[in-house]
Amino acid sequence: MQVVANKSEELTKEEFIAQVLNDYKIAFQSRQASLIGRKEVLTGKAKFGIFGDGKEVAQIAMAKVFEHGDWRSGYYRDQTFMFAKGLSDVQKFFAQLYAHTNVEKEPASGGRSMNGHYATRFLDDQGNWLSQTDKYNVSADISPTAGQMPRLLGLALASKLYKENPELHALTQFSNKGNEIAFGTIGNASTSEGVFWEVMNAACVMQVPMLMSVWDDGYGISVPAKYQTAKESISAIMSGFQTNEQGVGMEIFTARGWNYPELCNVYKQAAEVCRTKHTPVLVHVTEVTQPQGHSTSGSHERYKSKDRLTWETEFDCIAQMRNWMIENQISTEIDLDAIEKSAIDEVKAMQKQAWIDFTSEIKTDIQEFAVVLQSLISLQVAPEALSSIKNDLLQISDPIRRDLGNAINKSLRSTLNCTPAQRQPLLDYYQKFLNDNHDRYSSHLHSQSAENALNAPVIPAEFTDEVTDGYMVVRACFEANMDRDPRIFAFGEDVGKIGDVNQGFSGLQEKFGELRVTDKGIREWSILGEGIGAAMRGLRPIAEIQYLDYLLYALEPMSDDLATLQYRTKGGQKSPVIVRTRGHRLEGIWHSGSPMGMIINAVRGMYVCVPRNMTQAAGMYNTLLRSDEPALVVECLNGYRSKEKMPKNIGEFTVPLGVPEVLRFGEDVTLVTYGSNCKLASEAVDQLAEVGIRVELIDAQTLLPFDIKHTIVESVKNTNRLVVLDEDVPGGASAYILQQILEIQNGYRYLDSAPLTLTSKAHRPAYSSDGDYFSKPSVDDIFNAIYQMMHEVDPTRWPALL
Ligand SMILES: Cc1ncc(C[n+]2csc(CCOP(=O)(O)OP(=O)(O)O)c2C)c(N)n1
Ligand SMILES: [Mg+2]
Repeated sequence: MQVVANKSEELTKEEFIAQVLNDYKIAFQSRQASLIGRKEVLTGKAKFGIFGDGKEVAQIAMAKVFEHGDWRSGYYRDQTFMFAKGLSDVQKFFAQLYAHTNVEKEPASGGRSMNGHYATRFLDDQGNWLSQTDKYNVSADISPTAGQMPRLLGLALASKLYKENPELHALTQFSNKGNEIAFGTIGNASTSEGVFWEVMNAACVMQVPMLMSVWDDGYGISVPAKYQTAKESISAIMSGFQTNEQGVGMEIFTARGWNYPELCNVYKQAAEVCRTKHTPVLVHVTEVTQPQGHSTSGSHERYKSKDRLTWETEFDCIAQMRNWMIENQISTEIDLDAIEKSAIDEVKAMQKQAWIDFTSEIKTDIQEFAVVLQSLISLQVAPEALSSIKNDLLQISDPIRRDLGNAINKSLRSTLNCTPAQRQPLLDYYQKFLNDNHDRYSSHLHSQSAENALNAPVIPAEFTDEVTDGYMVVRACFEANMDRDPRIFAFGEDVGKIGDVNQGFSGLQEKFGELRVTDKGIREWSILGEGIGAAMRGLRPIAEIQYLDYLLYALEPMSDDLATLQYRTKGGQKSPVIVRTRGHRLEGIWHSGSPMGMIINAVRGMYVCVPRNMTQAAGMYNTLLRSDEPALVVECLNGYRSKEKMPKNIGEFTVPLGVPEVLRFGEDVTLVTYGSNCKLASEAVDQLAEVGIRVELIDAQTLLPFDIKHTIVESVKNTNRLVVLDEDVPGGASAYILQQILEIQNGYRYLDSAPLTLTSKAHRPAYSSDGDYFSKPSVDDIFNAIYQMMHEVDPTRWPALL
């Protein structure tokens, strides 16, 4: 080993030694945090623990080349990196382990994510962007293995856009002309996930500055490399990605996880090529250990051989770094013992402080409630019962909020026979308890900033007499917005050269260039990820998924990552991506699906817009592009050639979210639908009018949010009958719509007939027009169902049809 293999030219020998010792101290402290963390779980003070032991030294080396403005998208092993960059500390680490809900104490997630899920806060308390170029940026971790990959691609793509598009150079709070690296970290076994390969290929295709580290400890929980990776080496099998003579591909490095100078050298080279050339890089860190096994859920002695365990002890990176320092006279046993002792003392003190902070907040609340109980006891309000509740509560040694909740509820039940005035303090306290804990556990499903999409101004469309094809309407909308805002860019399969398969961007690549209207490979998962990462960096991506049927491939990042982002960081991060797709009726099993129930149930935290035509779609895009929230817009696949009037203010008018539109007024039945079905419903309503049945037809317009002002129930109050028409399977989105109207809006009170859902069949729709007719609700089906409803109301006026 070479003593000064990583010594930078500017450092004196003393400075170099000081730096190495500091690195050692951080690594050692991190190890202690892992050891104590495991004990905290096993003694019941925390629920679950997963730690970065064995990966410390590699992360110290990675941290050395991580600069201001850079980004990380990684996974649960990276505590040492976080400590090394000052992005977290041992106290915060324990605050997360205990699930401390205070964001000052636990800034990554406000106690919402289990330990090891890191994040920095890049929004202020009002949800506005903070500057990113003067910070180290960590996008919020998620648990699904390789789930960090799609977003990582977008973080790296943003650097390319900031570098190559001069119109973005003014956005200096987000980028210094694209000089930023997006660092990824992943475990060896998680590279078995398909999305890892999808993203690595895409990074090479696009040539983006992505520096991917694989921490290879030979296992994925209990499953060894021979079941995970061909040839048991990710760098070996990725050698085909190696940069060629034309400079296309990626650079591949390996370094051993216990070898400090080797790691420092490799990261220096890796970062240099990545930053200066925007070449993606893989650093395969081999020979990594896992001293405490995978997590607190079990012990690794069950599945590792004796030889492996012996090797892991010998090649423990902390032990190896210590030996190296002594062998190379950087330090002595005595000095290192002293460093270690003080590190242990510091870690213990910080752990204790974190526990005190965590428990004292809860104990304060409990004391507060005890005072409420005591005052009631003094007034002789259920004194025996309340005394016993109070004593039981105060006796719990490490209480949690659930204990307080139980006590409040018991008190309410014990005072049922008391007067309302006597019970009022309990009810008031219960309300405060619910409010406080709503903020702790349920805030920030959506943006709480001034740019929340529901705050967007409502600007009506002003129509010209110009009638045009539907696709021209959305196209004009995109053009106007792209003219207005250089941060907007659109991408997806066939979006670039031909301007998407339905021409919504036709000619716009010629006008705005390849960086802003871009073709992508066939890879929905990572297309979505490009949107997520780029939007985190202040850009306004429109990520296109060619057809709704193929959104399933992109649903994982939407559901796990995008939809949870504000929530899982308690408002610390946002990613306002617009996901554009088209669907509903066309032809065949994979070209006419409408699995809206599946989608809306997977993406709470996003908005889901289902415009009936291209004008409504344009208005929704205008709303979304002026907000800071992620949304999915499902255009009607069969609407691009329909004739529509071109609004004069095509880039300005807005369609508010959560506001249904009454398309026909009527007094007999309320018919609620959305998207392509609006057209069929209108036809059916015309035919029903011929037999004297007056239907009120309502387009819901957006499913998330759904009718925020509860207008639909007003129609039901008038008609007393409700039909929901939906292209999804039985019990799909229609069940949600019924729940909203009957339960949330109390619509059940006004019904004189049983509510009805008219849906597609449970199977996928068969091919061709007859397949559609027999698989999806047709005009005839709508007519018959509503006629039958009215026949039951007045068989004389509407005699039996069938
Ligand atoms: C999609 C998904 N499948 C399974 C799991 C459960 N799981 C959590 S960690 C893990 C093993 C990961 O191994 P590796 O990538 O090598 O990382 P390591 O924990 O060894 O650092 C598994 C299977 C998960 N979190 N996500
Ligand atoms: Mg592993």
